Amino acid sequence: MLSRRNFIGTAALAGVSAVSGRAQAAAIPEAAVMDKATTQPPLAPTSGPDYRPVVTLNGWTLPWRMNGAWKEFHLVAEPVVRSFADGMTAHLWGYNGQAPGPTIEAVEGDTVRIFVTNHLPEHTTVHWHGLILPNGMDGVGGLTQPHIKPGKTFVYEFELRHSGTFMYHPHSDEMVQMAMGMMGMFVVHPRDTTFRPVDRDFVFIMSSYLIDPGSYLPKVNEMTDFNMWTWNARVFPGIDALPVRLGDRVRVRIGNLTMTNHPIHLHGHKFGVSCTDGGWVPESAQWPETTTDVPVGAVRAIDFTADNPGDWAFHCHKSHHTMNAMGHDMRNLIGVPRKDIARAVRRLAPDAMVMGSTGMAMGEMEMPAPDNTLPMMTGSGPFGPLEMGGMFTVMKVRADLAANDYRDPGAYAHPAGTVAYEIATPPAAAPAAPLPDSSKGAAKPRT
Ligand SMILES: [Cu+2]
Repeated sequence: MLSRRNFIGTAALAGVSAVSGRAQAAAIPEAAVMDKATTQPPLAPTSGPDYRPVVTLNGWTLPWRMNGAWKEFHLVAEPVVRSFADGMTAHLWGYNGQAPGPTIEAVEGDTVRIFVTNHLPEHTTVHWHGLILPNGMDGVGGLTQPHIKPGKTFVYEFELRHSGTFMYHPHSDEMVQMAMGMMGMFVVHPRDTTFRPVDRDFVFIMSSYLIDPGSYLPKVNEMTDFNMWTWNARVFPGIDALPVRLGDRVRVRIGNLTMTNHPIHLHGHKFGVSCTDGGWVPESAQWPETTTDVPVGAVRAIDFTADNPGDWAFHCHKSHHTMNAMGHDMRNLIGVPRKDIARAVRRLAPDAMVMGSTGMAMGEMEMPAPDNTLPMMTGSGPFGPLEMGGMFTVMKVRADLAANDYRDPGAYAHPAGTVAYEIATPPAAAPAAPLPDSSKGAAKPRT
């Protein structure tokens, strides 16, 4: 049995060790591979201390094996094909068959040994974001270890000193490798199972891509103007719902490795931020919120009681982040007489369709698009089109869900008399917008 003192001593001396291809290589655990982009069932602990496993939204947890006192994992960095939603796949780099990589899950006090095999065409490393570990295990290529060359396997060994929610990603050609999708979440459960237990514990990581319609590869040097804002490399309507039982204590852990902040908003409930990548937030320091901003390179976990049944929108509050592939160079044509502009456009492009003079809602109609992209505004619900995309899904709070049942319960059946309704009014003409360049264009009183 390895004592903590011995462990830290060995780790400090050895740093990161390359597998030599002889005795050690034979001991590398099999690398599990995932071929689906749907939410996989939680992976319950089979040994060691008990905990409630997390559910990775449109993802999975990496299986491990015990080897003496070590919990052993095997990550394989490799090119992958990831489905963003039906109708669009992206050629990314990730781990074990998917991007993002699988969630790594363990318990405070565990000693973990993580094998990292590089099947990319260039070198890589893995940095364990937020974990407090010996410097030589921190995964910063060139600074704390040599880069892992293509075809090589490195081993990271450290003790999980603190529970919480962390991330992993390369610290090696970082701009390219993160823009290609290389990242994952690392959840460390408290050893004390009475510490802030929850009934449902979800986790996902946010990433963004610029993939031109009809193409498959992200433009890795883009800094601001992304067109795919994803949760676990999925966009609405490809993001699974979060089914929750009425009365459950719920936690959602959210990591952000995009290039901007995301104000994440939950309808119908209030929550507190219980955890960041720096650890647990004391209850005395939490305040009620319905939106929490998740900064770049950070984690926020929200805890709340699901006490309000229904289908509750759960989304980033930047409205451009709940859109799919959109052009940003469109003019605002609201109020411009449609006939005039249609005539002008038709002279230049006979097949073009003029849109936007009354807003951009298109109802059931969607624009034809090239192969391998997704409509800007899409999805439908029981009352019609949702006109959403990107970082949007639904938290489904139901009284009749069983514990540990994560199947989508379908649309909410609203009790009679609880849905907003139309009343009969005298017909009114559509409002005419003033034309800024017309002397007689001042708004007239409505008749
Ligand atoms: Cu956002």
